[in-house]
Amino acid sequence: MHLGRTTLSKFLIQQLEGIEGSRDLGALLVDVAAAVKTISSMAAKGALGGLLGKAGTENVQGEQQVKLDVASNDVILKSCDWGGLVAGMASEELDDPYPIPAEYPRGRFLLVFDPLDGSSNADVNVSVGTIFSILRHDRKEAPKVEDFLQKGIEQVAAGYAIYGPSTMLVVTVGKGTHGFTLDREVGNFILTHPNLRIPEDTSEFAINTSNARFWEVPVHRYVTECQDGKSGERGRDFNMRWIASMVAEVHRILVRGGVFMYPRDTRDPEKPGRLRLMYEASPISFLVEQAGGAASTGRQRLMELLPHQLHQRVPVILGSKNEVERIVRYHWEHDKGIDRRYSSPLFNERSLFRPSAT
Ligand code: AFP
Repeated sequence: MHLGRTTLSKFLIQQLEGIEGSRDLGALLVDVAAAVKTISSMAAKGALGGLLGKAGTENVQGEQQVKLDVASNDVILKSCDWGGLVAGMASEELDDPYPIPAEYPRGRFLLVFDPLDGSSNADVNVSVGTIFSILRHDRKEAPKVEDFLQKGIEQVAAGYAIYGPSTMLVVTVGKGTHGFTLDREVGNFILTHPNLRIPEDTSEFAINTSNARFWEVPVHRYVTECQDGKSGERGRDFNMRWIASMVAEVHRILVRGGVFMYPRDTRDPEKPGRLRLMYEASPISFLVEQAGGAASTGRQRLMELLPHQLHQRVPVILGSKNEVERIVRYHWEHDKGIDRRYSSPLFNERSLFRPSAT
């Protein structure tokens, strides 16, 4: 691969050789990349583009949509619905799957996406992203919701775009995880980060510590050990990051290692986590595993979870393999009741330490 010269299209032709349906899969990835270029251009306009601020609507998650959420969603639908490559699409911003308009042919893939990840960052000029997952649909009939509910291991491709100082597209078709940088002058995605590999060890963790009172004991145990640094169990200091955009956290982890946690919390049993399985956790897990990392709920490999509904939320712990395995071990020890030191009244489910009696 010639760094700085290989375009996304040329790379896909080489990568997809021998993969069933590769011509259409490659064409679909190029359509997604075209949508990403448009979203990049909209995001880069900032306040000049008239797309900042709230849209005045809510999505199925009951979350306030920002204008860029809605605009990005429309861009992806319109870029991918006409080409006869997809049988249907599903989005964080749509309650139900998007049916392909009758005037267009249906294809053999399902496209599932979060059009704008980290939306709350858009108004404050901090990185946002797009996450997508591609599944197969081998039946002629239009897909039903059930057809989307496939395990992460069924994905044929996945990727994200990060709209940061540069716009990058990071993709996998099951042959490693590769990063492309948008050359705005020419409008090409150029291969700049082939074969991204996540270091197996790290001293950097990402978690929203304002939720600490809702964490389970194993997460408290892990974060406390990181905070104790050199003088504690781990014998070394750790660093913390939190950008409130999963794409930005994951990109940092793919480039220099780290662990990202949005764990199950005890706030709402109906919501075992914040992140959505189909269009956040599954595609990101595919990219992370292809880069030598690990991705777990804390108790199960995320790629093996069978979704039971389109917008299902899951706990997410992913990144440097050895750290994820440590956190999973802490969950196992807790569930077996053998982490006594941490299951004392001091470490209860609601807070790290009981407030003092006085
Ligand atoms: P949105 O895509 O709805 O903005 O949510 C982003 C996100 O799902 C994920 O990208 C971040 O890691 C996480 O939410 C941030 O959540 P907090 O705002 O609770 O920190």
